[in-house]
Amino acid sequence: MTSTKTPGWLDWYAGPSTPQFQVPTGAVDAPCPVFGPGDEFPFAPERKYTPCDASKQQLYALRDQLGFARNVVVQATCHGADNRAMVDALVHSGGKARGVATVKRGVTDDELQALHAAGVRGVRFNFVKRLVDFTPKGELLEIAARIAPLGWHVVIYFEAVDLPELWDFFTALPTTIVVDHMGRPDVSKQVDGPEFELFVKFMREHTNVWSKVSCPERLSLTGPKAILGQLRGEQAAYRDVLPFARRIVETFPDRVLWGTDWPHPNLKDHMPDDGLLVDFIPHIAATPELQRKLLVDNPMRLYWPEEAH
Ligand code: 0GY
Repeated sequence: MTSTKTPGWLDWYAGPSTPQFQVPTGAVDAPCPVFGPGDEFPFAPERKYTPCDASKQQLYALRDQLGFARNVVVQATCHGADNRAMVDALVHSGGKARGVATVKRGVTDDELQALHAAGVRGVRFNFVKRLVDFTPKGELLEIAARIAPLGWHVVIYFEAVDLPELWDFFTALPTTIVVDHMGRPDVSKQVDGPEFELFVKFMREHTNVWSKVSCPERLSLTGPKAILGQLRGEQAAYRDVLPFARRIVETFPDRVLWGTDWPHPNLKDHMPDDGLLVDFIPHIAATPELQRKLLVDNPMRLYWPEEAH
């Protein structure tokens, strides 16, 4: 790799354990980015961090080990609007991956068509200030209007405290919207407190809004304490995230997605074992029906609608 990793960067966990929870047949890991490899697909000059490499081969090996059938590969901010690494992963997936791109206002119709042909089905708008510079909302609305006729959706990433300010913009989007990581709730607050109630209201009042119930490792304050012993025992790790994820899964079972988020950018304290993250799933989706919706039916409807039942 040509670039030096951001100081303190934690590499993804090599040799993850094999989960005890068996995901249903046809399960989709949505989302996960690829990073580089930097020698082949250089990172964007405007990036806010430099990751370790995380290649398509490594992603697909993880898919097979964890028992998933497909992936959704999402464009990470370290690649800016240069989608080549993500597209390369899609076209070498044998049809088992679809993607989410980042595009700029000047993107041409031909470029959008080429992305579609490669398997892209959405664009990502990022509002997390430590990750991206500000893009005027007018530009984002223009992009949303351009991708809507393709049947694509918009993935949004923001912090819970910013939802009130972003509400009008989000509710003006003309497509399906997929929220990253439940809008990053502060899980030290109450699950029925005003902050998370606003997010639930967002989903309840706007039936085009979906949520990924991903990234307990990113949201948790209690962390993976004694992860090996606890996650497979009575008490799950990341227990402070559980009520939030469970509430969203049970209230909106047809509009939730789950993903490992491998290779887990920007984690400072611990790097999760992806096998143990899979064992978190039955704690947030307790029944086989909820698990099937979360892992198969919903992602298939969004990313492979031509095959969905
Ligand atoms: C995530 C989270 C992060 C990073 C990105 O595209 C990205 O760089 O999404 C983060 O640092 O919180 O969803 O992987």
